[in-house]
Amino acid sequence: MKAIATLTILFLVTSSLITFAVPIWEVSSRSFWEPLPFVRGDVSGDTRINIADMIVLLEYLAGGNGDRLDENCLGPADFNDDNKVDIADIVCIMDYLFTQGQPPEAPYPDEGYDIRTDTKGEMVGLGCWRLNEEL
Ligand SMILES: [Ca+2]
Ligand SMILES: [Ca+2]
Repeated sequence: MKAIATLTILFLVTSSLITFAVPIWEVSSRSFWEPLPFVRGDVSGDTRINIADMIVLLEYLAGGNGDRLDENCLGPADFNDDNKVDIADIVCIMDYLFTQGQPPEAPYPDEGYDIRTDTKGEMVGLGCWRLNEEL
């Protein structure tokens, strides 16, 4: 970043004039992260939860499927919504599909967003994000 101008701020304190020169910074990048809607549990992206989602998730966890599961879109894979993608998510999908276990938390069954913040304003939840280079 480079300063593109200077803003002068004047204060009148007890009959004395105090001035500050504050640089105005140029924004060098016009990029931001945009949330995308998704269905929790739909790892394959076909809007359904089935055995294909278990397979994609297994391949990802085995380290052989980096191109089919986007690291910026792990919300669908976090079936049990514990902010981790691990074998427990596969177990939960199996439980849901074959033993009528609990369905995933929202967003499910309809597409939606997982944009939650904690008490400090930090993002929680894995969600689904896309880097947008334009404003
Ligand atoms: Ca699917
Ligand atoms: Ca999880």
